[in-house]
Amino acid sequence: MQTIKYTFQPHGDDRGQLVALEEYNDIPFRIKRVYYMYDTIPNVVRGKHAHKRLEQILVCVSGSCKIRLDNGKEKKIVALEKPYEGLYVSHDMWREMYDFSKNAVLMVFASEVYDEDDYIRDYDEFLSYVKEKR
Ligand code: T46
Repeated sequence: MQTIKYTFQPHGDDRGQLVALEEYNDIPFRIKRVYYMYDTIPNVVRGKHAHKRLEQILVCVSGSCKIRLDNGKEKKIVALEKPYEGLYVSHDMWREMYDFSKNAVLMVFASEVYDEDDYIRDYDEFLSYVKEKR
């Protein structure tokens, strides 16, 4: 399974670093929503769902975490450890976020507004859904 990790351009100078993200440029879709998670409890696993339409870019802007991706056939683990790296997560992809460091802030750029109907939260349902689409 191929994963797409973006390396964004940091604009560094003697004051520090700055990363700018523009829709259709750095982010490959129109950004309709941004959300982020922080103060994640140690050993917790977030996500555990897939989306039918939503595309996202995940950026661990502080600290680190791991993302487990599963397309129903193959699984892959990606570490997010740099504030200038973004992981593209497509629809039809089961995702789990875990191993959050103490100071982790995971920011997500999303192609759609929040819609609970877009979620598949049952793993067996996800497997049937992707199997049917193949
Ligand atoms: C995803 C991964 C990476 C909202 O009200 N609006 C929102 O935009 C979002 C994302 C969540 N919520 C509410 C719904 C729940 O009551 O916030 C609560 C926590 O959401 P959830 O349990 O879905 O969070 P995660 O961390 O398991 O998953 C989130 C996204 O929901 C999901 O789309 O791909 O991050």
